[in-house]
Amino acid sequence: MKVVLATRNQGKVRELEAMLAGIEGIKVLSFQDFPEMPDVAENGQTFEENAVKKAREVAEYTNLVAVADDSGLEVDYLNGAPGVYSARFAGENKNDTENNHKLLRLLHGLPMEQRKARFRCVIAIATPWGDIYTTEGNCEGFIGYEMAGDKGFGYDPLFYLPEYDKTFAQLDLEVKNRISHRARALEKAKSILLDLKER
Ligand code: ITT
Repeated sequence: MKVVLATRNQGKVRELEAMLAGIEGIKVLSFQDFPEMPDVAENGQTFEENAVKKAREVAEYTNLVAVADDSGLEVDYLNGAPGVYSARFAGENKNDTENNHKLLRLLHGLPMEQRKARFRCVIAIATPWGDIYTTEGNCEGFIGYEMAGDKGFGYDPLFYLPEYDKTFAQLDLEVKNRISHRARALEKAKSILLDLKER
């Protein structure tokens, strides 16, 4: 069964491909295999709404099972922001570094106990015949005082895990892919894909 990843974020593609590698009978394709694919407008109020929209539109366009990931960072002190706006926190066309700097500015001077945050990920699987499934995964941590590490993407240099004394950007991808919000959501999504493969 061919499965297409409905994301333009290369960081997500790298992680999802690594986590789906080696599943017998599942071949993973990405947007690179469909250069003409139109962009999906993300205007939902929740991760779930956005993930479902991306998966649906890509399944319709490709006529394949599509796997979409909508994810983001929720910071308690900011009442859950940036949330669904994580990718464009510092504004449209701003990059990951600018998003991280904005977050550091907003939390400036706060002690660690007020820097609690979590990554959330909703995976949506859409079939060309119109079925839709969603799974969810979270990962709890803290926003560090400065950026550290050069692995990963997005807010990884600021996402600090006390149990490792490292940020996500300092952990090997193999470790992040065992414990992350995305890993947890995808673990549940895998069994749905295995079921679909048998149909
Ligand atoms: P697609 O919609 O094409 O998948 P996107 O980057 O726009 O790409 P989202 O709307 O889901 O995707 O935004 C997710 C943002 O949340 C992402 O750009 C990062 O800034 C952040 N994010 C999500 N997962 C992350 C992770 O594992 N590590 C670091 N940052 C992450």
